[in-house]
Amino acid sequence: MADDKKCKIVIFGAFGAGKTTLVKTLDPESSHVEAKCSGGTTTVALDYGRVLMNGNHIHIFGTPGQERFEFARDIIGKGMDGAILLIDVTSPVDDFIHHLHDSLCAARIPFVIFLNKCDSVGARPELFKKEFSDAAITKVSAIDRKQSLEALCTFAQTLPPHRNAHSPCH
Ligand SMILES: Nc1nc2c(ncn2[C@@H]2O[C@H](COP(=O)(O)OP(=O)(O)O)[C@@H](O)[C@H]2O)c(=O)[nH]1
Ligand SMILES: [Mg+2]
Repeated sequence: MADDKKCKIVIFGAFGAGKTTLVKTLDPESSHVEAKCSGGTTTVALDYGRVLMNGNHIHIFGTPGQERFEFARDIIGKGMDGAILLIDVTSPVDDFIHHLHDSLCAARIPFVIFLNKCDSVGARPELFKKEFSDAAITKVSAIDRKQSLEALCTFAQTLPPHRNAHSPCH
């Protein structure tokens, strides 16, 4: 695949939102790294997978969900064409989700909210739809391959050509 066909999409979300699951579902051959931090009690997790869409590769990165790994999210997010904010709709809305949402808005990154775990008992997607009523929102279940691929491809098709003229997303 030539360099001019690359598209980078980064998944943000809290610990346990389903980022690793989503990357694995989208690309069964994806890679997952867990690096121990100093002290050995916390791990920084990174997921990477690829999906071929209309002859172009979409490169998907999952970020660490712990609040204190902002620096890692900044590094992984560099040069992204678009972002997915993945939310576990069986958990309450919290400040961290708002922080991730507000950061994407402030950075003017095209993003979509995936409301995840909609298959679960106790899922409350309507709460999040109300909370983020201005954003593009899709209900998914990250364990469902068809749903996840459809949601990714629909979002990727909305992305403008890459900011760098040498690597357009389309
Ligand atoms: N029922 C259900 N469970 C899910 C879904 N997505 C993720 N999970 C589960 O949620 C837990 C956390 O997922 P994980 O991918 O490790 O979250 P991460 O910390 O964001 O990477 C795991 O036990 C997953 O199996 C989903 O769509 N439906
Ligand atoms: Mg993970």
